[in-house]
Amino acid sequence: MKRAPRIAAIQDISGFGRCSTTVVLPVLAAMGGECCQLLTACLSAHTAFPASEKATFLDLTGQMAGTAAHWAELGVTFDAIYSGFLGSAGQIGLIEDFYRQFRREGTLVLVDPVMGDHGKPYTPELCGRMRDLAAQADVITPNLTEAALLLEEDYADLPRDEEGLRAWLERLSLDGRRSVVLTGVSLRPGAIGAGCFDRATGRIRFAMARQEPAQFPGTGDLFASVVLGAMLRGEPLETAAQRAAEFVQRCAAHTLALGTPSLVEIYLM
Ligand code: PXL
Repeated sequence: MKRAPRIAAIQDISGFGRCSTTVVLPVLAAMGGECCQLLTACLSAHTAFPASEKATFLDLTGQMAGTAAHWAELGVTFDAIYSGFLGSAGQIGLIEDFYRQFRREGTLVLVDPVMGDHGKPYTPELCGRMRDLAAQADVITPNLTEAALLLEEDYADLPRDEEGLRAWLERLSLDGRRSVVLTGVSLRPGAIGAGCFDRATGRIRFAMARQEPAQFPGTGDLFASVVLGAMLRGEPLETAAQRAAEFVQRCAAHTLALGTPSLVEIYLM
C-alpha cells in the first residue's frame, strides 16, 4: 500500500484560538495526510485577540535547523512543504535552506504568505522577505491584504470587479510560473470564495460559496489546508479551491450556530 502523503507544516502553535497548527494538522490528517510540524513559534493565543502584556510568544527559530537536520538523518521525505505564520523574517532563510534539503521533483511547495488581514500587515518587516519566499512556491494562497502586499499595491486600490481580479491573479502568478488561490474574494453580495489561477492550464476560475454573516480567525489556514489536502489527492486546483470554499462556509455556519465569538466580537472584548 502507498504511504500517506507527507507534509512538512511550517507554522506556529497558538494555545487558544483555532488557527495554524491546530487547524492544519487535523484537517490534513482527516484528508489522509501525515503532517510533520516544523514549529515557528508557540503563543498563548493567536494575535487577533486584543493585545495584552500577559500574551506569551516563544520564538522557535533556534529549533528549526536542528529539527530539519534530524529529519534528514532519519531519511524523511516530503510530498509537500506548506508554510504559514512565521515567528520572524529571519525564519525565511531557514525555510529556503529547508527547500534546498527536502524539495525534490514533485514536492508541492505551498506558501500561505501570512502577513496581514483587513488592510493591515501584522509585521511590516516580514513583507519583503515573504515576497522572496512566495516567489519559490508552486502555489500561494494570499488573502486580499496579502495580495496587495505581494504586489506592492495600496489596499485602497483593491480590484472591485472580475476584470480587476483577473489582472491581479495574472500578476500574482509571476507570468504563469506559480498557481494562485486568492481568498476572500466576492463577486456578488452573499457569495465569497477564491479566485484561482492554475499554472497547469493557465486558466482563471472563481470558486464560490454562500457567505455567512460573520468572520472567524483561522479561516485562511482552513482554506489553504483543504486546498493542499485535495491537491495531494490529485484534484485540480479549481476543484480543490471549490471544496475549500464550501468547507469553510460549512465550518463558519456551524461555528456561528454554536454562538462562538466572531472576529468583530473578539475585537470588542
Ligand atoms: O491565521 C493566521 C495566524 C496564524 N498564527 C497566528 C496568528 C494568525 C493570524 O492572526 O495570529 C499566531
